[in-house]
Amino acid sequence: MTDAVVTLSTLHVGKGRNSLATTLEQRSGSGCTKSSCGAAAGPGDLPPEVWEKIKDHPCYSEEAHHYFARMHVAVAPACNIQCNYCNRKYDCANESRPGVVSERLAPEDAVRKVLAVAAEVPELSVLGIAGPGDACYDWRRTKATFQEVSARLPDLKLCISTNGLALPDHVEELAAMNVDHVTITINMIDPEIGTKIYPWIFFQGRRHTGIEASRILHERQMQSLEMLAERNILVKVNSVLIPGINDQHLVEVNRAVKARGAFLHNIMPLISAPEHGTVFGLSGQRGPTAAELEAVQEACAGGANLMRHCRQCRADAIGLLGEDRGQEFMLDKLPEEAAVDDAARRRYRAWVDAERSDRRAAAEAAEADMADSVAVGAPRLLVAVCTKSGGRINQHFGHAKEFQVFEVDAAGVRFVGHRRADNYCLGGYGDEDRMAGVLEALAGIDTVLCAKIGSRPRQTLADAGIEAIDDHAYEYAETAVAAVYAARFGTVAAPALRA
Ligand code: CLF
Ligand code: SF4
Repeated sequence: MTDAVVTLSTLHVGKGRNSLATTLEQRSGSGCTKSSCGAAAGPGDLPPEVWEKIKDHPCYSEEAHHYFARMHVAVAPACNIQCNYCNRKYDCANESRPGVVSERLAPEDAVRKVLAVAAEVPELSVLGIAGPGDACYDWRRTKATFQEVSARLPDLKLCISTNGLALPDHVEELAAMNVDHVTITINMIDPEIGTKIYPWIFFQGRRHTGIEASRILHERQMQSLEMLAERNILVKVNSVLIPGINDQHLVEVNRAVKARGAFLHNIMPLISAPEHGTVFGLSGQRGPTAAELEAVQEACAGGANLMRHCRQCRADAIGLLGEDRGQEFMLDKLPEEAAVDDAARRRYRAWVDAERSDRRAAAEAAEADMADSVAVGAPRLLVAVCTKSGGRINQHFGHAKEFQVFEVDAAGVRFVGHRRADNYCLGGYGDEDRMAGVLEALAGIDTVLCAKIGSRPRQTLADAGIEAIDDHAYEYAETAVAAVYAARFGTVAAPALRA
């Protein structure tokens, strides 16, 4: 189940190797970590120049998402294609949650908003443009926003998400603006399959339909990937998993994008409902179940590295992944000119550096102890963790709106994803209807780790075969998972785990 982190061929460009691939080849002895998500657990897993690009990016590094925030500004509403899962009244469903309308901004308002957020949120490390519309088609507005923001806040990383059709025309400018992270949504490499997803595209001054539209889109997406990889710009590929249309096919997509240098592949479930007013929503096309999504991810093992911590954000989302502080920063609440405290931003990053080292050391020690005490062949456990931030067990069970899920066996601890549910506790009392939803979300989970849990929900979980443990409150998640596993399956006492 563990994905390789970045393998040599991950960055092997179709028509030859770029310098990054060469660097990786020279480091062929570099080991992969057990992290299965977001590429690389630490600086030892990647060339330093790649680690430098991803270490503060919450989407490209699973570890970074515990510490760093992103914000999106919806500045580019025009789009040059039609996806059957999209309704233009809402955000771009290629990256964002469908059925949601974001605050659309002029570039100058977007800059004002970014400064206001940076003044209040020291965790902010990335500015993304992710619809509604296409960031490369509505290029003038995207470029104006990025140029002004990078002049005012040079420590902020710039990130875009695009369908890729207009992308080859802007790769040079993206490189010149130091945009290191580009997401392309690629749902197919077979234009026949594309005809079921894209009714039309607008390209070189006219509308194209049918297989011709999908063929052009496919060729432009592959060209984009190769151009970006040649310039060492990290590419994440998003694919929307549409059961019955591209579910089996996404394994081929995974292999094809890996061969062209994609850094990460994010397979997202189609979210489809009649009220969204999309072609798929109205025709009854369903999204995948959690098990179907996991099965496709499993089938992609050994290919491009998978992202598993995506939260399908709003196109105006602000905050850590999984939280959205957008309402605090609506345009009408913002000052004309916010003063950003650069020293506070630097202090926060220094704290994160120290915290990360501490966390890694604790996880390594716990795993070493586990390896000493647990027999090979001990069964696999799935453990759900309640965490607010920092990768620590620091949330009460009743407050959890999502659970981070870890898989653990004798080979180690691996993050495998998250599961959402409505929080059980509503201001002092538990809601049994919500508990039913929580149990559904926890299907297949053996153990829940939380900062605190009441006797009643603990018993309900026990009745469902799930053990709730609050003895590891405020510990790092991986450390606690390893300790729980060793306590259950260890044959030899492990001193550090007992301490
Ligand atoms: Fe935004 Fe996307 Fe950049 Fe991240 S989101 S433009 S890469 S900064 Fe991240 Fe949100 Fe998933 Fe996107 S969790 S929807 S992958
Ligand atoms: Fe909608 Fe985005 Fe597709 Fe354009 S690229 S049609 S905005 S989902």
